[in-house]
Amino acid sequence: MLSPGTLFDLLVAQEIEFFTGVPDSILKSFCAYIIDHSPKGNHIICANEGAAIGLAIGYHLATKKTALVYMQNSGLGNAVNPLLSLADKEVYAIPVLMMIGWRGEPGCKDEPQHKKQGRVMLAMLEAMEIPYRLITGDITTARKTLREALSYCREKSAPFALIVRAGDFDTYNLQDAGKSHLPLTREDAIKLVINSLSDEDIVVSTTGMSSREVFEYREKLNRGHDRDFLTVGGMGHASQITLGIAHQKQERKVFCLDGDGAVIMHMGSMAINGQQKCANFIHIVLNNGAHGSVGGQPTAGFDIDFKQVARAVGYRTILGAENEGEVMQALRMVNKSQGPSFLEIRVNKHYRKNLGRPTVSPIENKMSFMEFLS
Ligand SMILES: Cc1ncc(C[n+]2csc(CCOP(=O)(O)OP(=O)(O)O)c2C)c(N)n1
Repeated sequence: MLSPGTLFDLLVAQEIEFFTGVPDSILKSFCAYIIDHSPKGNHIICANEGAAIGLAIGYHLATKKTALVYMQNSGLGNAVNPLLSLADKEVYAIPVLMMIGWRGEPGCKDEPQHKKQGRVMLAMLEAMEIPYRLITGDITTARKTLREALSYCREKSAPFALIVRAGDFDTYNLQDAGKSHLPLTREDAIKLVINSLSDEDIVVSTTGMSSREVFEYREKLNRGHDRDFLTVGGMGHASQITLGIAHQKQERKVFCLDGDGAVIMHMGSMAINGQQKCANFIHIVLNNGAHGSVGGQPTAGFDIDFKQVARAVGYRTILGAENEGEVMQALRMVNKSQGPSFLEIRVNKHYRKNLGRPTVSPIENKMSFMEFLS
């Protein structure tokens, strides 16, 4: 196994000093190490993986140096456009060292949303003509791999991908566990929202633990899962799925249970939610200021004012809550008011270690959900 600190030192020794990306569970320890050890300004957690490629391009233009961009392989899709139409040798020829966590590696157990992406990841890189190498094992091999990767990036002035497999890194825990004064956990907030729903209300929940918590709570209530669409992949797109439903089912209330990291990932969608003036559209952001599902790395969630953004883009009802009483009151308001509605619930980062995973397949989820909608 590779120590995150050793890899970080190897990178710095080879003049990789700027880090950006979107966190991933496989890269969790490495991300935590960068957060704790890179000097201020040398590490930016980006909105999405494409944006991270953009930052790496800007960094290179300004310094002539190569940045490291880390991501889960789900994020490769977000990165494809700036990689092919900007960084590519046939366009601006920008060196970028990518580090990609390989979820869904063939032969390894993983969730349904990771299987296809895991199977086609290397073929995607090949199609994009981006060379790659697994970075594993002992420090001597890692040093050699890194040297080869960087000489490719620098000589060809082009992107190169280092692939990290599950379990490749030793554990390193984020120093600032983000203990928060906020009384509610994300799961508490989800329970309060679900308890307030009427039987006809529709839920679309975001990628990561939120959907798992929704699933488990419905299980506990013995209510079935047909009211919920779990956005297990496609991080950042839950609100547009919600809008697509809300437009067609105007007599039903449609709730999006979103995450701060997910909203920020594709924040432009908020503009469309506001513009569309769908009276039955309710956007609830469970803001824990972190990518809670993949290691708790900070987002811009607590540094920005989501409510002001919602106001500026035209949501009609805008509310915030932090404790049970406020959440209950806000939900009563939401039920009485005209949408598009926005409710930010600020929560702490705590989560249950024994949280399960959906036992219903995505196709089963889709079939029962569509039945419920009709
Ligand atoms: C495109 C893409 N990039 C990265 C991931 C990995 N990922 C899964 S959940 C998650 C964190 C989501 O953060 P947030 O929306 O704030 O919700 P929280 O986990 O904090 O509840 C990340 C980064 C992903 N699934 N898809």
